[in-house]
Order: sequence, then C-alpha cells, then structure tokens
Amino acid sequence: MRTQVAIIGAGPAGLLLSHLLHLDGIESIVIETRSRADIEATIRAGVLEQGTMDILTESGVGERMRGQGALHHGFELAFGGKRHRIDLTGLTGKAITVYPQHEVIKDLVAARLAADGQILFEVSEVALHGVDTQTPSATFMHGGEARSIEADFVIGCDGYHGVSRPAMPAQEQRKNFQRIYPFGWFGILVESAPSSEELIYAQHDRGFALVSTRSPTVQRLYFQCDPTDHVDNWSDDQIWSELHARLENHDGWRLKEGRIFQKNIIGMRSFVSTPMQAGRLFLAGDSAHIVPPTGAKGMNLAVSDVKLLARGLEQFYRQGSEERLASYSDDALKRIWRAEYFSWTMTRLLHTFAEATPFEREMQRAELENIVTSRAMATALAENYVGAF
Ligand code: RFL
Ligand code: PHB
Repeated sequence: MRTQVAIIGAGPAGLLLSHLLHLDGIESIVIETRSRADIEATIRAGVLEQGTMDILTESGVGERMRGQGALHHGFELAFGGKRHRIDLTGLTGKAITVYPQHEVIKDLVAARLAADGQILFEVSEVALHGVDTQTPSATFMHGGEARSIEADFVIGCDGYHGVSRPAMPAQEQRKNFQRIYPFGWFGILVESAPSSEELIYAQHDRGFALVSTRSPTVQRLYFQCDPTDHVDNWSDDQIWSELHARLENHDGWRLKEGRIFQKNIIGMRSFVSTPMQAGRLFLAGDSAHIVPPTGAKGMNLAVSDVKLLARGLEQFYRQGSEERLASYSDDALKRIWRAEYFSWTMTRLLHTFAEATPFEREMQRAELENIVTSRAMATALAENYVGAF
C-alpha cells in the first residue's frame, strides 16, 4: 500500500489527524492493534476544553458532543469540610464539556468510514522503517497476511506503550523527563443520577477523591489509592464508605450511591520525551507525553498536537514548505510543558503524600485557601483548566 501519511494508532490523536488531513485533501491510512469494538468501549477521559470542542465542531464531528455532552461553567474544590466553587466562565469567559472519550472515538471512526477513510483494525507486529529517509514505511500483519504501507510521513499516535517512540532514531540523544507518583486512582462507573451538577475535586487527609459524570444516569467517581492495589481487594461497601468519608462535608451534601458496574486502578505519571520529531517520523499525544489525570489534560493535548501537525502537513502539501513541520516539536512542547506544570500542580495540591511533613501539609492547605480567597489565584487556575492559552 502507498499513502501520503501513515498513522500508527486509532486513539483520539490518530483518528482526528486522519480526519483533519482528509478535510485538507491529504490521504492517510490508520493502523490500530485493537478491534473497533474495543477502542469504542474503553473508558478513559471525560473533560474537553473549549479549544477541543471548537475543533470537533469546526471539523464537522461535534454534533453528538453538542447534543449529549454536558457544558460545565465551573467546578468545586472541596477541603476542610467545605466546598468552594471555581467559576470557570465568570473568571475566563470559557467553559468545558463533559463528554466521554470513547464517544469522541465513535464520532471520529464514523466520520472516517463515511468518507471511505482507511482504518485497519487488529494489526500486529508493527515495525517502522526508513524514518530518516524521504520514503518511510510501516510493516505489520493484518488478517494473517504480511502488509506494508509506504508513505511520505509516519505519525506515531500509538500511545505510551506504542512502537513509534522506541523507533525514533538516535535514542541515546533523546531527552526523557519523568515523575512517577506514589499513588493511583481507583475509578468506578455507577448507575445513578448525578450527586452534583459540577465536578468536585476533593482534598482530604484520607486522600484525594473526584466526583465526575458520564450521563444523567451514569456517574464516574475516583479516589486516590495504592497503585499496586487490586480492585478485587475492595468490596462495594468499602468503596462507598471511603468515598463518603472523603467527600461529604459540613453543609449536608451527600453522595448518591448506585450499582457499581465497572472498576479499575490507574497509575499516575508525568512524562515528556523530546524531540517529538526526527526525519519523517513525528510523535503526537500520549506517545510523546503523559500527564496525571488530575488536570484533565491528556486528550486535550493529543488534540492540540494533531492540530499543529495537520497545519504543518497542509503547508507541506499545498506550498511545498517544511517551515511549520520543522518547528512542530518546539511549538507543541510550549503548550505541553504548561499542561505538565498544571497537571503536576493540581496533583500536588489535591493528593495526600505519605512522606509529606506536617509543615508541608499546612502549606498544601494554605495554597488551597489562597485559591479560593484570591480572585487572581482562582483565575490562573481556571485559565489553565479551560485551556485558555
Ligand atoms: P491513546 O488513546 O492511548 O491511543 C493510542 C492507540 O494506539 C494503539 N496502539 C497501536 N496501534 C498500532 N500499532 C501499535 N504498535 C500500537 N500500540 C498501541 C492503541 O491500541 C490505542 O488505540 O493515545 P492518544 O490518541 O494520544 O490519546 C491520549 C488520550 O487517550 C489520553 O491522554 C487521555 O485518555 C488522558 N485522560 C484524560 N484526558 C483529558 O483530556 N481529559 C480527561 O478528563 C482525562 N481523564 C485520562 C482521564 C486518562 C485516564 N486513564 C485511563 C489513563 C482519565 C483516566 C482515568
Ligand atoms: C473523568 O470524568 O474521567 C475525569 C474528569 C476530570 C478529571 C479526570 C477524569 O480531572
């Protein structure tokens, strides 16, 4: 097979890139190790920034998001037995939408297939070749046959565990930055009505907890846990009593219970691998960087990476200029580092660190008090959360 752009991975980054390129008249083929059913059912992110909503709408895949997503104009910070509202729209003029990542995936897959776009699911043994030449290629197995795609560019959108980052040339000169946190998140999906109209981020001595939502009948809750723990170690009663203890407060607000129908534990890391390009291989999304989910930035960063890449590729094919492509990594990293900073800040502010001294715990509490009493501090937090940069 031959195409202009070979895209490795059908997550939000790969699918949106393929869709944007198609709108610019540029051909691509996406290859994905998992099945369509699997990628359309994996529960991950929920919060879309305004910029992400805008790009989905402008590129014609925002209809279901506008209909089914919930626009949120604020969120709550809970600590010391009280809830405090961060008025996102009042402070920044912007809002966020809660719309599940797998619904974004469904919308993008449907748009690609409706336009006769090629997505090859359930491929295996993916390997990249000649990425520092003008004719890079990918080889893989599909339906029991050995296949290959020759392209002008290969874009690695294959997530943290993919093959693209290890295939970057000059591995010894790459700079990787990493922090692994000593805790994880225990996430559950619950059948119930929402307990709160807005997301609640709670700091508590027993550990962080988050109240989010998926729909009027399905809620998403998380609590800080040992990253090596196992979901089977927790009965439903234990899960509820932990959530009640961390979330309920002096004003009588109560968490609604319901049937728990999904449980998982995720680890937390900050990670950036630079540069994000070498020759004709470019990385986008989680393949190049990871943020802890506290700032709700991962999918939004994947979207802003591919927006830059699509512009660079458009300039290349339309004007024969590599100027934008040449500065892709530097341009993308400016936003990535700010999102890394924000995600680390939110994580540090809201989690309980076992090794923190009593003094450090008071500093954490004082920082939270500053945010809810200073409009300037709250505005800075809100600007970062909605992605107003
Ligand atoms: P993905 O989504 O990991 O997609 C990569 C795809 O590549 C496939 N793949 C391969 N395909 C071909 N060949 C190979 N060798 C391959 N190896 C892998 C994989 O099967 C997969 O389909 O990366 P992408 O596109 O960069 O998107 C990144 C986002 O998925 C991620 O950043 C977010 O989910 C992070 N995240 C959140 N982001 C937000 O913006 N807002 C949120 O509220 C938010 N909450 C979250 C989150 C992530 C979470 N978890 C589970 C880590 C909440 C959680 C709990
Ligand atoms: C989610 O709904 O899954 C979610 C919301 C906010 C976050 C992280 C995850 O910060």
